[in-house]
Amino acid sequence: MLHGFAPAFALLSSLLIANPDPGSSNLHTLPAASIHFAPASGPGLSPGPNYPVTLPLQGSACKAELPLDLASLSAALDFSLPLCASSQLNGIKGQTLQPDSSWQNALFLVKEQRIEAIPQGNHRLILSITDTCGNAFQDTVLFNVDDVEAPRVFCAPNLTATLYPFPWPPFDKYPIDRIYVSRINAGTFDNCSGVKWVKARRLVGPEYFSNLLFYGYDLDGDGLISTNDGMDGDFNGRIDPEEHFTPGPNGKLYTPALPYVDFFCPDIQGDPTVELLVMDHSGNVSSCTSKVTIQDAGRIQLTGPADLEMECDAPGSTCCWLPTPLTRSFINRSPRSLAIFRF
Ligand SMILES: [Ca+2]
Ligand SMILES: [Ca+2]
Ligand SMILES: [Ca+2]
Repeated sequence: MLHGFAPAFALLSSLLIANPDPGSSNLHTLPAASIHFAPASGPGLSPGPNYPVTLPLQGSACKAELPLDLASLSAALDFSLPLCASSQLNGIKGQTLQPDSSWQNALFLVKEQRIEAIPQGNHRLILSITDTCGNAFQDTVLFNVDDVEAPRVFCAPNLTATLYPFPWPPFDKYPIDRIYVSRINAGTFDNCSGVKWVKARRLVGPEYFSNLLFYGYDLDGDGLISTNDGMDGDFNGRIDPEEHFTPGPNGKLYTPALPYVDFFCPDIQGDPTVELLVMDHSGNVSSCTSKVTIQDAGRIQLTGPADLEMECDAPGSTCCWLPTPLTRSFINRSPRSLAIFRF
């Protein structure tokens, strides 16, 4: 049953989407092979190189719209009309792909020569067309409505981390501070599909690897930190793609994107930056960065006891430890100054 133009326009200002929003199917391409209708008669439509197209959901409207006149519709949905000119659109019917992969009729709002309020998801229009040569046919055009706009992210301008050694061995040799995304995120939102996750990562070089090994980032257990490693930071029982180490600039690695980011002894001499990553439910990702100041409260400046014996956890580490009874102190072995952090 086709809904002709006259009845369609009679539905002005009526929202007649007959089926639930199929956005949860989160498909980015249409399964064209399984749903294309053969023309009922006549020449049929010629899909263009970008067919089927994706209509963007931009801004905050979260609904797409299409022009209803045939020439504009063919341009918007990238199909060609038959060679015999002056084709006329006699009827149109909308269908929406449901999460169970079935197509159900959907009536969209028609207003001022436009089809409005088309929700996110996969849709098709079944068109009944007559051209001036007398050809009458019915054909189907497919399109996808998707959120293509990345979330807006805002990072806290200033962050501080204080390295705390746990007061019992062996943790006392691996001071750490963990900054959760709730501290980094200074207001993040998405236009349409909503924020799927907010995570954070940072760059690390080999000087961090002993700390990362100690805190369980060596996923494959080979004693090295590489892109094979990661962390199930959201405790969902699997290593998600963003939860692996990934290559960064200058031979460094990005840590897994987790609900938190860790800071270690080498940061005392570094200039650490944390990157907030935000993904929406359509897979769009955006990011921002914050500088992190390593808190030096509690630091005691010493004037170079050259014969001080220290233990260091790894070559190149800036954290070393005084032997007992000062096991809860660790030292910043800086080229310019020697400092003891005591907790
Ligand atoms: Ca979005
Ligand atoms: Ca490894
Ligand atoms: Ca996970």
